[in-house]
Amino acid sequence: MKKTLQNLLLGGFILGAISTTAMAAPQPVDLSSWKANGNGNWVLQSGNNAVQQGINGTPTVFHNNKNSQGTALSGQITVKTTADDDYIGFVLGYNNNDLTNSSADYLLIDWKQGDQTYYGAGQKGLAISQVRDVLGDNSGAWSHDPSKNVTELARATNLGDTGWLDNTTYDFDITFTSSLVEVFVNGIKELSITGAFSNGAFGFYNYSQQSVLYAGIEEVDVPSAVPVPGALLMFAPALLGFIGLRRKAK
Ligand SMILES: [Ca+2]
Ligand SMILES: [Ca+2]
Ligand SMILES: [Ca+2]
Repeated sequence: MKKTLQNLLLGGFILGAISTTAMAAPQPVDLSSWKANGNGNWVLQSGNNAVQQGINGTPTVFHNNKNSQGTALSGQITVKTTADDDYIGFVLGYNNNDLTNSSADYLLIDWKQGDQTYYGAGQKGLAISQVRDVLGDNSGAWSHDPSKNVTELARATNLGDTGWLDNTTYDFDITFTSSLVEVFVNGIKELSITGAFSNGAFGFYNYSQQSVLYAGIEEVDVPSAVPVPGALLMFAPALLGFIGLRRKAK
């Protein structure tokens, strides 16, 4: 067999093996089985693939009630009013009724439109925090107060001090594994943290903000870091040779 042809075949084999592990189609999520916690009014929209929360009140969560590490959730979020300027977002690793659980342990991704002093300084922008206590209408939820066991872990790269806009739809994409959490807004990576995270549900979160629509919700498995089999490693030089030949050809 000629070396060129051999390289080409091996290269194709390796590329094929890699692409099959990386390609899975996101699936629409049926929100009719999700659970509401707190003082919110989560109204399912036609088709059960969107939900709108209507109350300007204390923290509220709408969650899928299942361990969700190893998946990514995506969709669109829109505040469908000009009224108010408070918190919209998500929870990860949440267990049912964690809002009122003093030994909770989950991640809170929240995004405030405007700066506002209420229970301390509520800061506009997108951030991720760890919550390990009851999350009520207090400085824990409002200003990420460590004395209330709400510890801010990071602020977003571009949106860390930028509020969301009224009547504007944002694409979101959240990856949740036991060791990595990443949040993309409009396709741009805004948050990426590593650690040892507690398992639990994906949820939507609102605090003191009404008319928040979550739509087009999809879920996909996150390809785990697949160990490369020894045989494939042996073929790696052939793959490099194949790429080299392609480069030379251009
Ligand atoms: Ca507003
Ligand atoms: Ca406000
Ligand atoms: Ca409010």
